[in-house]
Amino acid sequence: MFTAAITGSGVFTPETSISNDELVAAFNSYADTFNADNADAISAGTLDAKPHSSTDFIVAASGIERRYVMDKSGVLDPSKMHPSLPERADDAPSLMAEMGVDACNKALAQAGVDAADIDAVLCAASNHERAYPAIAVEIQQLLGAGGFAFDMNVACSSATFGIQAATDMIRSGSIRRALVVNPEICSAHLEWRDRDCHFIFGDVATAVVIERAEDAKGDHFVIKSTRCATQFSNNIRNNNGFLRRTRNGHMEDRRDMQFMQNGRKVFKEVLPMVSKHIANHMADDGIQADDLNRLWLHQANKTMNDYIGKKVLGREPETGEQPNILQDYANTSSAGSIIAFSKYSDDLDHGDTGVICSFGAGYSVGSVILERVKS
Ligand code: CO8
Repeated sequence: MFTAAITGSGVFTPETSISNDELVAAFNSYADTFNADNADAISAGTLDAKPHSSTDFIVAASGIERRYVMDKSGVLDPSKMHPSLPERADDAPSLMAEMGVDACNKALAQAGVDAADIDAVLCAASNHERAYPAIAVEIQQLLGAGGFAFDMNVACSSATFGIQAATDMIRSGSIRRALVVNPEICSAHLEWRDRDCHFIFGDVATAVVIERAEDAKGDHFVIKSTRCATQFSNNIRNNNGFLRRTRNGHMEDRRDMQFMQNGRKVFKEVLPMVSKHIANHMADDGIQADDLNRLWLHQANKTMNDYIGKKVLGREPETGEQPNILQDYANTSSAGSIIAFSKYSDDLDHGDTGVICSFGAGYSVGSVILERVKS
């Protein structure tokens, strides 16, 4: 058995971001037009008027202040309300691959590893832009990586489940080094015309290099253990798939072809599941709350993270102990906890302990216990 370690991480951040005020202005303009266009049906009581969204609600309910997106103009155009991401020719790099390669190159540079020395690329994301060939194989080729590659999807827990898969391969000796990459184009799966969720998601890509600890060239994080759990729920669902058909030739006629959730139920059901999952994982590894120096949580909702942090630590987390990035990135599905890890881990001292934890659709929960090693 070999010991696995995260030796590098990288984040690709899109160039453009949308503030809550910009988003709400676009939504309200769309709602006003909708209500004017349907004034007769609304006054006859056969159609509900669309109420305005509000920045205050968004910040209070979620903690989100802005989000990065791959295309801002389409999302903010009240006559479109979706990103304009033109389809690319088959011989051009796909958008997910392009974003993923940027994050991978940053992670490889931090690890001091050549792409050619990578044995496996796992593209772990909540949506893949095509059925096949796997985005991971395209990323492998664009990077010049060796070995094999495959795609996997466990929604918001894709990254941690991918880390567990790669870690197990490294431990057993079947591979020496892996890249786990998470390109998340959430903006293309979000119904920007739905007031209940139009503020939730953003775009990003993250990557980590995982290799044998003995091969690490600098400071790194030893992976002490990983744990994954799932429990079926329809409370977060997207029905888009190859057996589905558009109605009347218009995809937009089917609300279920985009992200849907019962947010309140998710909130209530996932919180105890996650708190218990982390507590059990730590207890089985002999880690007390006092031993924990950092919690890098899934980035969906600030209140949710505050609650989990308090449950796990048995007290209010101190500033920096449980860093949130959702105020700037919104929910970036599987990438959220990895952004937090990548941006808020350098300051940890030799021997410090941290937990990455993701949770979301499935339901799914994944936790990774790390120990800082400084050379
Ligand atoms: N502006 C103003 N008012 C609003 C708005 C708005 N934008 N939206 C809703 N309201 C109103 C509602 O109509 C409601 O009014 P009333 O009380 O009169 O009915 C009131 O505000 C309260 O609404 P909610 O009950 O919906 O509000 P909550 O306080 O529950 O907050 C949240 C909503 C923020 C969604 C919250 O429930 C939450 O964060 N839940 C957890 C969500 C979560 O963690 N989800 C994980 C999903 S991510 C995942 O698994 C990955 C999936 C793959 C990603 C795909 C990419 C797209």
